[in-house]
Amino acid sequence: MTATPMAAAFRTCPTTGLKVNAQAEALIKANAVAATVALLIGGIAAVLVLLTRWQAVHLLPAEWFYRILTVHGMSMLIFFILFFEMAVLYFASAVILNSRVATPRVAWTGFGLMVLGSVLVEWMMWAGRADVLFTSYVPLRADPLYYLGVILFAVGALVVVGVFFGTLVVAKREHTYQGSVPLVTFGAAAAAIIAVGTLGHGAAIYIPTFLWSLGLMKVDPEVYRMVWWGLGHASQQINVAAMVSIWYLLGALTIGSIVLNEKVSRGAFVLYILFINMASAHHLLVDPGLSPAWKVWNTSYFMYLAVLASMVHGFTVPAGMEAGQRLRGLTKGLFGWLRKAPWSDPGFSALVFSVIIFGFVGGITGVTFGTEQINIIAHNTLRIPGHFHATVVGGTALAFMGITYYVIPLIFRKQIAFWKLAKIQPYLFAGGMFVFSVFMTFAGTFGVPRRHYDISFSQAPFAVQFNPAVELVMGIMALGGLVAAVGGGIYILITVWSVFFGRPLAAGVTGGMYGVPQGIASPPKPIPESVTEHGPTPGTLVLVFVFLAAFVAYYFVNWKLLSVVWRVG
Ligand code: HEM
Ligand SMILES: [Cu+2]
Repeated sequence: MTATPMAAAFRTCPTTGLKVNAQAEALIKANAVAATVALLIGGIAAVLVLLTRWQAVHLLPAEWFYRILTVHGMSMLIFFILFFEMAVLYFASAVILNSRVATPRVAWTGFGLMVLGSVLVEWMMWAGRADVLFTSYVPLRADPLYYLGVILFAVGALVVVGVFFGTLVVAKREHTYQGSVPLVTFGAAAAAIIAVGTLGHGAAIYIPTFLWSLGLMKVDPEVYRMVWWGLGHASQQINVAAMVSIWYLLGALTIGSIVLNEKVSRGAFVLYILFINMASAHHLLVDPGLSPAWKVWNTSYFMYLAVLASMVHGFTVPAGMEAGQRLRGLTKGLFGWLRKAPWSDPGFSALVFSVIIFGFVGGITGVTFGTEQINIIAHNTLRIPGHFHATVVGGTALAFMGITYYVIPLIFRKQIAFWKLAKIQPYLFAGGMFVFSVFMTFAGTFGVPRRHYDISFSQAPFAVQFNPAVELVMGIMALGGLVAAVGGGIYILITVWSVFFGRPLAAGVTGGMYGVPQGIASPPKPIPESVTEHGPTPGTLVLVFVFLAAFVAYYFVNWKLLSVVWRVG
């Protein structure tokens, strides 16, 4: 008997009916495990940094504060997020399209490069040879091996993106799916296209900086900032595109939400691809070397086209959920569809909180701070990390957590361990992160700087007095952060335990299973074929107006605050 080579081996998923390729499955597992390790390291660093910023505890000495802050930024935003996204790419190509992986050996090489690069970077950071923070602004200098590690990691990621496109081609040629690719795959493809441009910027900045660290060339700090943010900002749009794809996927898996209009949703993904790079300029708004006209064009007119895309998804995702629920008979009142939703399914609660925190906290603050004039009162204050913890943690990381509750049974074929804890995990993480990001932003509004070891300025030759409210505000921020950290810790415990020690799922058994989300145990009822139209979505419309009102209010308050700082006449 000859064994089927792994590359050609498939199993049929008893829940979804998809043909799952063995290599795709193994690659998803490896990337998911690497992501979880990075999350653990980044999470420990988060608590240490948090307990230092909380002046009442002020845990770490100065040197270790900046070291651990570097570890936190890199482990979370680069390693955790990107390893997870590589898993998403394999899922959205090979698994969803029933295909094999284009070139498994190349795919593993990419994974190997990413692991090698991240180990090198972690080593340099912990050894104190790269205290340069996440942005590594020149002329801060790290050990050349640090930059080399980043480059290896990025090359590995680029290889995986190449394998993703290759797999799309293979799937098309081998006719493994019918019609056009599903929206989730389309969104992942948008993320992958943005990734190519982003990683190009990465090469354009990290290779010269590597050479600079060896003393072989000069790098201008302003040029560094400009090119680096072509990487730093655009990579956030990879995260957003991946997150939005997961929103659509989770909506469909948990409650059978529908796509209201394929063209509109796909068009919004295309807007991301076209306009996101210009938005990088919002990181340079206080830089003296660039003209106001350049800043206003890039951060206003062009950035808003990418923002428009997020607003489109912010409407179509909940509206698709509402329409799907209404078609299944949940038509009572404005919000009956939402009240009767499976709130104890962690995939569902994570989805809803991710949409809310990303939109209401991350989106509104982001557009406001990205305004040329207002930026001057937000720049380098705690408002900035307040904003991006809402987008990339409350939004993206939470969505990733939500989809994990489906990946564990569907890909790893295990029950979810500590199921009762799993049900409340998104509540803890989202609740904590909401409080943390809102109060962090609030502290920044009082002028508290970001990336600052000691805001009491104890040995400084000058005295700085913050509003006495700051102490309380940062105390609440710290409590929120700790609750989120507990939620994150529970997530790690659940995933590691389920994957390595969890009970295997009995093949083919559905209905009333314990330890799997409701979307798998009792999947949403299919909509009868005879139904081709959906009704209006009034509940979502109300939510949209609440959102717009909050947006207008926050924007207005910030112009008001600016006018107080900067009196005219
Ligand atoms: C419980 C979860 C988390 C907590 C409590 C937390 C807390 C913090 C704190 C206190 C800071 C320092 C802010 C400053 O002093 O300027 C920070 C910075 C940062 N965090 Fe988090 N964080 C968490 C999760 C995450 C995640 C999941 C990501 C990314 C996916 C992330 C990305 C970042 C980045 C990029 C920075 C900026 C680093 C820098 O300024 O160089 N955080 N975080
Ligand atoms: Cu940005």
